[in-house]
Amino acid sequence: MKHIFLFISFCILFLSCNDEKQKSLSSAEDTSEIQKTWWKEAVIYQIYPRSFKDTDGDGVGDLKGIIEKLDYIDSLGVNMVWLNPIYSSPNADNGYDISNYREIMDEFGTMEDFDLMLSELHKRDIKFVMDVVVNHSSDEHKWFQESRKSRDNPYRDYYHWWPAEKGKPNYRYSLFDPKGDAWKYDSITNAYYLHYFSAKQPDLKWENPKVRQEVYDIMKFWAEKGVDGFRLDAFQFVSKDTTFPPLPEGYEKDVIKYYGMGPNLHEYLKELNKEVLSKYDVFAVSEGAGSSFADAHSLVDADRNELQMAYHFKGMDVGNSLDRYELSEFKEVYTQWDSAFAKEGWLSIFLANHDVPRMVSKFGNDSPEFRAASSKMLNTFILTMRGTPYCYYGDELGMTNIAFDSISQYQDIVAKNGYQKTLNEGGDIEQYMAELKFLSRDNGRTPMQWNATEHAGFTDGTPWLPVNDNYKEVNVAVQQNDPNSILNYFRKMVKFRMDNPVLVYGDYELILPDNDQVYAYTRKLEEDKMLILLNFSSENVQIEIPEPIKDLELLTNNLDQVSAQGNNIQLQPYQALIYSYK
Ligand code: TEU
Repeated sequence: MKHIFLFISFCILFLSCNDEKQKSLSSAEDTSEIQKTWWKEAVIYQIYPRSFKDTDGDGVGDLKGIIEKLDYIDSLGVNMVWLNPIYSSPNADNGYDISNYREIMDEFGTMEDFDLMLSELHKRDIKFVMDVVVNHSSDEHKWFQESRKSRDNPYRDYYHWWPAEKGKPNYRYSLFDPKGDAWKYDSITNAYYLHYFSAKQPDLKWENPKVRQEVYDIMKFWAEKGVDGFRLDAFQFVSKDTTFPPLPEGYEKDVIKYYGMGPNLHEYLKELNKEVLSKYDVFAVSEGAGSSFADAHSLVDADRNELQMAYHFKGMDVGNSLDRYELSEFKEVYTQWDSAFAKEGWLSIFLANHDVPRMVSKFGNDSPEFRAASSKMLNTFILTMRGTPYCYYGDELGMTNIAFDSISQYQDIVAKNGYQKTLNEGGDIEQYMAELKFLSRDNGRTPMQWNATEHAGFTDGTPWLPVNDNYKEVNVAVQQNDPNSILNYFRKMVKFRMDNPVLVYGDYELILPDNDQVYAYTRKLEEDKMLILLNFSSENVQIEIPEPIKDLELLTNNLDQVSAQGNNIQLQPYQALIYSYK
């Protein structure tokens, strides 16, 4: 509801539009209390390559498309790019099923395209993160093709096989299987193989040192080409108890507890660090961080010599249901994780990726009235928290969920197999469809909206996944020239973060903890102090900033006006303000 209120002061703030991007606040590590490094200071832009820009009319994005858009990416001010997998793949899971780790997927282009893309990124001082998917390969990878041929094949031990004469192995839940069964019987050798994800994604046997050596060689191959970072897919799952003991009934409700952080994980990570990471100026980020702060610390603390960064799923889990979320829960998760990593370790900050709904549909308000304000507000959050921000393509425009109605519209293996599983189990299919409509991974994978021409300028052909109907209003071309657009706000905020080390390294403190509409926090680095106020609601909210915070000076505003008197501030719906203070 809108209230009438008095504007006590008006302030329109335009941040400096200085084009010169500050790429890095520090070039080398120093040994002061907080260890400063380039990957902590980065702002990462995640691109789902299938959906970014198609140049050959096959309806699928490609590397030439990314090359064509490099100046756009550069104009965002980001200094690192992460691409979802671009290796050869039969695409059962859109590239997360790799059939050759040293080749580029045909649909995406060639190795020459890759080399050009990488050198053009580097020319622009933008670093590059490679997705590494080695918990599993594709069943079409040569290793698996060999492995399944005979029990004495040299590649047999690259995967987890269970001879059928021993009986059916103990139940293992598969996240993607239509029957939920992670063991697939293979008649060629009368044995079952393990697949935590789909049957087309057999799990690699990390317990075999040859497998690990293969992985290190692959990572070195890409490091030699000059990639700057690795995102380790589903990595917490790689180590397994290969006796496959029975697990408690219903364990699949907490799969990370039972599959994550297996017995030899740290040994493998130390080896990977020694063999690969320590030899190059690269960082590695783990997808997933176990179930506790201790697990996450054990992966990323500097003295562990394992990984540099992790992203935990707790933030992603907030709001992952039709019941949506309470701001109190959101604040609690981010505050607890921040405080647990205040002194040691480093995390990522993100509100969306290719596995979850669009940020503004999930955490903001995607109605035409509030889409812009709430997108800007959420981008402010990502860019003012401690941790390395990961910004998902299209969120700089406020792209929204596509919200399909019919199962035939979905492309994602998780949606299709989940539908089949619900039918198989006689589950509530209406409920399942309602959940998909909001939560499906396809929501976050629709083509990038470049302009108002057909298919939003993404392709001349038929896009592999339809473009969102709102592309005529939500696209780069319309936002490019509008100084108040989400896009231009995003650019200003990226620059603002890069210009202000307090937002990278400063201490975080939650204030107004009980306010259920406003998320307010401070960041402090010596004399540098900032107050961030984010109204997560569609209402005007009056707040009073507690002492000793005083002498507020407005630095940024996602709307045109501010109503404030001293420490009393009235926030408009989805308003995001940053102040300096004494
Ligand atoms: O995701 C791992 C992960 O745990 C996901 O299964 C997540 O729970 C799921 O997407 C929710 O629907 C990684 C990738 O991010 C994902 O895209 C891949 O499908 C998956 O690994 C398999 O490689």
